[in-house]
Amino acid sequence: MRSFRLPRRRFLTLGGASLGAALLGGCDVSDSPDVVSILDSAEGLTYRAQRLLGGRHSMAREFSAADLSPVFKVNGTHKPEGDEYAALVESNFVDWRLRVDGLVARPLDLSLEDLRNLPQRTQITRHDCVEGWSAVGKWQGVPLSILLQRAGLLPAARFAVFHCADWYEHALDGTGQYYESIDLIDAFHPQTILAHSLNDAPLPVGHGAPLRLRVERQLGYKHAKYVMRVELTDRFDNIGRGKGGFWPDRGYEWYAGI
Ligand SMILES: Nc1nc2c(c(=O)[nH]1)N[C@H]1C(S)=C(S)[C@@H](COP(=O)(O)O)O[C@H]1N2
Ligand SMILES: [Mo]
Repeated sequence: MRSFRLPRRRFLTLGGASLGAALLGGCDVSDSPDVVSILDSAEGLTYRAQRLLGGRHSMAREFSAADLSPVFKVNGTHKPEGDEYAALVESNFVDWRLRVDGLVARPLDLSLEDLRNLPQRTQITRHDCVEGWSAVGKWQGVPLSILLQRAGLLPAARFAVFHCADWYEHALDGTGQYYESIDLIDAFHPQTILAHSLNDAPLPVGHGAPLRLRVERQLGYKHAKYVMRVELTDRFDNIGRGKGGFWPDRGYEWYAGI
């Protein structure tokens, strides 16, 4: 299994932008001047040192075309409600823009074409849903690391939050909007991509058109579909019900490692 693990001691002193730059460059990070601990979080430490230093940096298994599932189940939202999303589908997403903002130096506003013109990654991986089904699909998209590098993380950034176009009506407290969040370790993982294609075709509506997250070391519900905005933050207790994601807000683990 391939790995991009960093030496233990260096890793503990890394954080924020320096972590990203280091992983991207694959370079020696020991002289990084920008030292922000990612371990001194007030937030419970579900990803405490053990996990950080363990398998979080290894690659998820990749498969071959022969392994592709004949049918890839659509789960959760099949199509976001509302006129706004309907209009986007109608115009084939030409007016859709992905916003990357929050704790970044240069907010981005990217069309689907912009995203297709950036460096791409293709991966055949297995999606595992907590409900007990799996499917192998071929995903193509832009590594999240590329977008974060272009936007330039501010040192305070600790999480990437994915805001989605769909919401669940029955959440009467107004927290029904789907969202998810990951830390910067997963954000800069080489297999973390914002995918616009599934099995060599544009992402179908059911699977999250025009753009969905693939975060291959975690369970299905982390893979936000219908991503409209990526917000860099230092906290998520002020979003939704405060647990970092639609399903985490409803009792599932925030860190859903597999
Ligand atoms: N925006 C959004 N993203 C979502 C969901 C959802 O309902 N809305 N469901 C999640 C769950 S539980 C799973 S298993 C996968 C399903 O992805 P698929 O429909 O492409 O199989 O999307 C995840 N991402
Ligand atoms: Mo799921």
